[in-house]
Amino acid sequence: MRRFFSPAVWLPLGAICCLLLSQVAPVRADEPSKAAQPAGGKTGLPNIVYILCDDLGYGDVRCFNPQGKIPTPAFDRIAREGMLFTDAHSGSAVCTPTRYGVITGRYAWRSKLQRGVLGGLSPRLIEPGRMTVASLLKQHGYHTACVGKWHLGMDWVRKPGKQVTELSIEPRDQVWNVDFAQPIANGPNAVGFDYYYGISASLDMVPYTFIENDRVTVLPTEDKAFAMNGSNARGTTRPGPTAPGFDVDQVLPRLTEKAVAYIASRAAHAREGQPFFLYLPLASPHTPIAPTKPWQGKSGLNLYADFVMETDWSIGQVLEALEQHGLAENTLVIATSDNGCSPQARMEELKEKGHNPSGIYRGHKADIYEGGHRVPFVVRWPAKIKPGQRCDQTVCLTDLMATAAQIVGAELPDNAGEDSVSLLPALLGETTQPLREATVHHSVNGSFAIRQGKWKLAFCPGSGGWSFPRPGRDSANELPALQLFDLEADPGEETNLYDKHPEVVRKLTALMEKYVAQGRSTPGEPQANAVKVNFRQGMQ
Ligand SMILES: [Ca+2]
Repeated sequence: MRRFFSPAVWLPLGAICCLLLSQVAPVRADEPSKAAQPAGGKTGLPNIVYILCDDLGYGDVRCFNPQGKIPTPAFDRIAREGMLFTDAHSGSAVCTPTRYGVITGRYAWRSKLQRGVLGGLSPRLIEPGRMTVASLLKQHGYHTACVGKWHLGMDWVRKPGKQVTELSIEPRDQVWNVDFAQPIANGPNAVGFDYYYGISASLDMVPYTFIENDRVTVLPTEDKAFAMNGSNARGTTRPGPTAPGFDVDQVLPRLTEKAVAYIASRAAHAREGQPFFLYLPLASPHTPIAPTKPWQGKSGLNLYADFVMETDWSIGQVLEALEQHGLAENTLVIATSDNGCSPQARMEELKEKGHNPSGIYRGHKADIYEGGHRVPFVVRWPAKIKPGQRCDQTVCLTDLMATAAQIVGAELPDNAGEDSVSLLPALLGETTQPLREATVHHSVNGSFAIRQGKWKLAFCPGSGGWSFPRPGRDSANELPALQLFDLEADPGEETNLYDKHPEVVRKLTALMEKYVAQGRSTPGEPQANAVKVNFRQGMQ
């Protein structure tokens, strides 16, 4: 099997250095590739643009919810010109763990993070030496960039004797514990990205400043907070370090501008044969819900819906830039969301106006129910994917790693992409067989579910998140500790069948046990999880 090593491992091994260097050399123009025939640049390898919206619901996107009331022309265009996946899932129902899975191809519950999310000052979560989609593509000659919300931790220099919490959002008394003038170590540049521009974490977390590579662009010297949803009366973001002049409604336009500029700067190289990978995790329509002036009121629904429209506009700008530079044909574009819609969108208000951000699904962001993690997912690659297709396969956002590996013709080593399955056969219309054996879901409080075919078994009595019945509240502990749903007959997850199909419960529980014990859910050598994983913890 073809293997890759981090520099930390192979540098001391001088004797086999030459062999290994041959593994990390860029793909040559004449090197055959498993999947991609020349269609654009000299290598034939496609550019890859991965757009990850933040808290955008399945039902917020018109091509996924024809009853939806928010126009999303860019999403709809990608679906029309490519493929729409009806059954795609984020690896988690919240931000950080989903991002970990996108970048590493491994479920985040195998990492140290067992529940919740990181803060803006948290240290790096991705383990040193672990292969990422960016480092893999870089090894195959790609130029790589991350523009947007990182939220996977980076190592800020702490002031002497000061601490920041590692695996949760920093409390108010820690927000000035960092020396913002010092370079940041182990951010996106340390895990394979040649270029990074963006914000550290969610836009309602400190620090409120842009970061370029390993430095803040403007020192956050002020102490501020921003309105969460149009006015301070509806709450504010976490107060803390803010760059003079920074405002939250600038972030989406700025990220859009940087993404478009990056595409422009790489266009000639891409046409000459060096493809690029642009990972574009937008910070919207997550709180603070802050559309710019021209977008306010556009939807006729509420401010969140306006923000969804502006987010979709941003995607449209990226599509336009690809077209303008003659790159659209051989660029694989994926647009999706990191979890379901948040109640911060004022979902009841939207429902009264006929718009359900979760579509027909139960719950929302943070939940083990479908509303937590079933996400819009559209893919366009004109050189390879026929237009106007729909795929009903269950897929996961962890699948980018194996998909990218197959595109460049690489075989993943055993210690990478442990939960990643290539979507390429489905994209190319070469299979209708299930790609994934099963898919694991994870909620904000660390509850698990496993999905295979029409069956979904949740190892918790309630939502595992923020909708009814909430863990430890709403009499959830009086409910059965397991929930089994038949998503074909009951997509709204209304009828718990756990006592009607004990054989299904047994089979899915055994599969879950195997996935935990083996440290992977794909074929390969067993791997270790970072900590002991208890998939039944939500049942207690
Ligand atoms: Ca999110």
